[in-house]
This record gives sequence, C-alpha cells and structure tokens, in this order.
Amino acid sequence: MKYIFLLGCLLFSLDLSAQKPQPLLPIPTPEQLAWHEKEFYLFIHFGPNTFTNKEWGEGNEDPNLFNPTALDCKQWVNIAKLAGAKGIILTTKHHDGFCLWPSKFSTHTVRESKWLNGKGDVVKMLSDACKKGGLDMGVYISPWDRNHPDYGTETYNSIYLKTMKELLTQYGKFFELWWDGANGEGPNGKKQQYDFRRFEDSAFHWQPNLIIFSDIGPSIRWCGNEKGTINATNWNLLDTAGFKRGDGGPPVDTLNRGNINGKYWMPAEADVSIRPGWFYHPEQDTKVKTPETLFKLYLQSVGNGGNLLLNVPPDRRGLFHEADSAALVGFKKLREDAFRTNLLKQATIAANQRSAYPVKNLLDENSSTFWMGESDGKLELTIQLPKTTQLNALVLEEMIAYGQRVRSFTIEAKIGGSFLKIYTGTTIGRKKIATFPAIFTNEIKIVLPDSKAAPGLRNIAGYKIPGIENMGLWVNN
Ligand code: FUL
Repeated sequence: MKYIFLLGCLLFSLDLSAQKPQPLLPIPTPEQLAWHEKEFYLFIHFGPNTFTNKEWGEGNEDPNLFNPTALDCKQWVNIAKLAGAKGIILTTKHHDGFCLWPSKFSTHTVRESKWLNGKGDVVKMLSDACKKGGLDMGVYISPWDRNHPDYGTETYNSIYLKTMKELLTQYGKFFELWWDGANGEGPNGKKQQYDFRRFEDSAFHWQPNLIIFSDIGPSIRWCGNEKGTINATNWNLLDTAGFKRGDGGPPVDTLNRGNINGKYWMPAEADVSIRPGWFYHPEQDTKVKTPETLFKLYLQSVGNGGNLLLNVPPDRRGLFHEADSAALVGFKKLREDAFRTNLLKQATIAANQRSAYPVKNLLDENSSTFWMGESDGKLELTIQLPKTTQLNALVLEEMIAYGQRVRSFTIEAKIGGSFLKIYTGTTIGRKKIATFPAIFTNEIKIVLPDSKAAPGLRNIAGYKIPGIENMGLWVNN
C-alpha cells in the first residue's frame, strides 16, 4: 500500500512537472504579466498649460488660470470605458510644478487656484471615478519642477519623495507610476541630480505592486518615440547597466526593439497623443487622429507585443472634447469589427513536435491554456480550415510567462494547391498581429525555424479585418 502511495506521489509530481515548463530567464513578474494584459489605456495631460495654450509651462503661471468650468472625471472614465481602455494615467504634476491635488509641499497647487474656491482635488475626483467605473489609475509625477524653490538642491529630492508619498499613500492603489525623462533647469537656473534609487525604493515600499515606467524601467520601458509605435522585432528584454533616465538613456532604436539577450524583463509601452500636442489647444480640435489612424497605431504597438498609452487631453471645460470622444468610440468599433469573428475557430491543428500539452489549446481562445514544443529546433504548426476562407490577419500569442523564446517565424498558406509564404516575422511576444494582403486558403502553416528554447504559444486566431489594405501597413514587410 505504502509503495502504491509513493508511486502515486511520483507520478503526480512527474505530471505536475509536465504542466510547468522550465522558464527561460528572465521572466515577467506577476505585476508585469498583469500589466501586459491591459493592452490599452489612456493618458491625461491636464493643468495650467490647458489654459495658457502651452506645452511646457514655466512654473510661474498664476494658479488662478487653472479654472475648468465643468470638470467631470466621470465623463473621462465613461468615455475611456466606451473606448475599451483599461485605465487612466493622470499628469498629477507636469514640469511647471503645478499639483492637481492640494500638496502640502508646494504653494503651486489647485488649493491656490480659484477653481472650487481652492477646495478641489483632481486626483481624488479621478481616483473616485475610476474606482466607481472599474478602471485602474496611474500617476505621472514629473521629477522636473520649474516652480519649486528648492529644485536643484538636495532638499528637493526629499520634497519629491514627500510629494510622491502623499500621492501613493492617500488615494488607494495605482497601477502605474510614470517617470518622464525631461530634466531642465528649475526656477533658480539649476538642474537637479535626482536620487532615483531612493525614489524607486520608496515608491515600491508604499505600493509594492506598482509598475514603474521610465527609459530604463524598473518595470516597463519607454518605446523610444512618442509616435505610439513599437518595432516589429520587439524583445521584452533590456540591458540597463550604464544607462540613465532621460538624456543618458539607451539609444532610442534599442528602446524600440529591446535587447535580444537583455538581462531584465522590461516590456515597451508606446505613448502617443490623440492630438499633435500633449495638452489641449483649441486650434487642434480639427487635428484629432482618426479612428483608422488609432487602429493602425494599435496594430503597431499592441500588435507588436507592447501596450498603447493614448493621451486624450481634457479641454478648458475639464471635459474630453467631442471630437476626441468620437474618435475614441470609432477606434473601439474598428477593433470590435476587426476581431469579432475568429475564422480559425472550427479549424484543426497539428504540430511536428511532441508535447505534454494538447495542441488544440492553440485554437481554444483561452489565454490560460497553452501549448509548448519540446525543442528549440524547427517547429511546424499546420492548421486545416473546414473550408476555403478569406483572411488577412493572424494573431499569435506567445506564452511569455515562461520567457520570450521565438526569434523568427513565417506564415505559409496553401493557395492554388501549393504553399506560398505570406508573412515573414521575427518576435511574437505577448501578441503579434500579423497582417497581409487578403488570401483565400484552407490550410495554413506556421513555421518557427529556431527559437531560443522550446516555443510556447497560448493562442492562434485568424481574421479578415475590414479596410487594412488601405493603411499602408506592408511597406517594410
Ligand atoms: C515628455 C514631456 O516633456 C511631455 O510634455 C509629455 O509629458 C510627454 C508624455 O513626455 O517627455
């Protein structure tokens, strides 16, 4: 009996090891994995610049200029939800130093303004609205401060810490802290030597599950541009040794692609504004990006394995402008139309490698099941469709919880009796939306010639996305 029990334990443990593959380090933390699933969320630039028509305030603006006539954070949250965004990151303090909450460590805040007789707190209003609406909230707290009299001295590092503490301990949980790289002179003409080590340790102390953004993380990286695009080759890995935030950051090309053998898991976030500026400018009401442009950016950011942080600046009323709201709703509709019908749902799939996992997991549209090969050698996945079908996109998802492994892949389709290569790709990562001119086929092969380790995927889906042939997507493909 004892032996049968021991045998049972042994088999059970063998079975468990089959369920859990060997990770290929580095791998994402649970917080980074949760962040990856957010895909798309909004950025909000709001403050004195909204009223002075500037992008970078000097820090000496009269606080009374900040006077939104109808500020309604519930409207921001409602529109964000209609757009399918999962959260909102607010510029609680931009480079002008103006605090959107009544900070005790500044005299340049909402408290000094006429707005709500100095009793207002935008951070509180937004955090309440996000909690009520089920959105996550994040905070941008500019280290550069063109107002604070202590900026440029060691005292400012302590002031910045206290400022962060107010935000990170009084408003509940934030999902992300955004550190801008810009670092110019303060009011006394001096630049600041930031104590980022202390800032970082303290931020994690106050909010252990925080994701911290900067050129070099520590949790996620800037994608190297403000256009909202990530390279088709996108490693979630980065080497940060010797680099700083801002001017001393890694080359922008590296930020856009990551490092193939980078030491840290450091995925890319693509930030871009829905308008030419980050802040609201009335003359840009006619320059709001179209739903089609936003959809293309989605393909070039989320579709290349990163996240999209889309800025929507409220106007002087304190509301999203009608043009921005319409574009956001249109963008959501394009995503829904594109990904409504998975054309591989009834297909069958086979692999040329053995595996401990059922290969049908790849087509089950379930992100918690996956399939992993047994070697880093050539893998071929063959998908048989029940009938000839028109497709122009495949969505592939790598099982990144065990590390990013796929270096390259091709998609081939049987057209007129023989297989033609229709897509040549490099990395897959969390999500690759591979688009190509529409084809009719009933058999597709995905070939992964060599991966860093046995490749693992969670899902493969196929679509016929309306209108992508006019988006100029295949110029470099
Ligand atoms: C930049 C800032 O200088 C801009 O004003 C804006 O906040 C953008 C998101 O980051 O570095």
